[in-house]
Amino acid sequence: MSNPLPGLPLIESPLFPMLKAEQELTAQEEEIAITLHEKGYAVFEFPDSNLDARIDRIKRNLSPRYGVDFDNPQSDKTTGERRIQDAWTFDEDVRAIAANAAVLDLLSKLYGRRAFPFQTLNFPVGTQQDVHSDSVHFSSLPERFMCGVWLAMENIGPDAGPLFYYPGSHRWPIMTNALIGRQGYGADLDSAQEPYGAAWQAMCQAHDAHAETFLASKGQALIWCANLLHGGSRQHNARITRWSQVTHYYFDDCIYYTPAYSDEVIGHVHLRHPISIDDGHPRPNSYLGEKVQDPSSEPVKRASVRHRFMKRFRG
Ligand SMILES: O=C(O)CCC(=O)C(=O)O
Ligand SMILES: [Fe+2]
Repeated sequence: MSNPLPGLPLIESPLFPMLKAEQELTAQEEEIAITLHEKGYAVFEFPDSNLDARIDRIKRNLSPRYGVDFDNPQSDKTTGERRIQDAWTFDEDVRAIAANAAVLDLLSKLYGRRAFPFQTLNFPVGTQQDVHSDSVHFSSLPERFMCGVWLAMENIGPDAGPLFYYPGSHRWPIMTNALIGRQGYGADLDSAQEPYGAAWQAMCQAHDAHAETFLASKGQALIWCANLLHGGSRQHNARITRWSQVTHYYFDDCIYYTPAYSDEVIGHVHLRHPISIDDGHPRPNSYLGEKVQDPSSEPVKRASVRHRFMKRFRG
């Protein structure tokens, strides 16, 4: 059967039960696919025989950049910079994890389009990030062609601020400005997810949803779907670390954009210009095989840039 809904990732499609039969999935891939479809996340062992050595080198290379004394067991590890974005640009091991060929092949099979990694985040401690879905930060048109892969770079216990998530929340309505009645194009926010916090809390309450935490073993990884609600729980013990890497992935032939700064329904789309970490090349925004022009030359955007500049200029 050819897929009548190619605008949805396979694992997010209501037709998934029929479509999966044609994917020639191994038993392990099938289990991952079913869990993603039903719960919005799935755990797997990261497929890299050099992983331990990579993790050692990453910790050595990145440690000095966080402004924390990692050698002293008594020091507070949470005071410094809690994350480094895009360390793949200077750290080959971060890049190799993000561009792991087996993970790219797996994601491509699960989504029905070729996956590419476009952003890395390296955390030495818990993020304590409020509940959110990544889709307000990075989304795609058609939607849901984005996912995160979170890798535990050590064993992570309950006091280290483990990742948490709400199983099944990927099926709730995708959070957008239209949904919460806010205009976002040209807005200036300290945190792109802040405007949606109350709505997410209300949805959790309405569903009487219970968070699960991921008490991960070193080398375990978790895929989350674009709309899965997740965050970082409180780190109760500030003297311990919680080394982890998140890689965010997009998929070919989509428009890539930031919903928090977009009002899609009136054509104001804050485009992204992702670079694929595996080959270092830009991936053009495209729709049904045709390149899409950047609308940033529109008067509205220019006005908003001028507005932001004037705001900064005025202090
Ligand atoms: O690692 C965490 O605590 C959450 C990270 C996260 O939400 C993200 O990178 O998208
Ligand atoms: Fe996130």
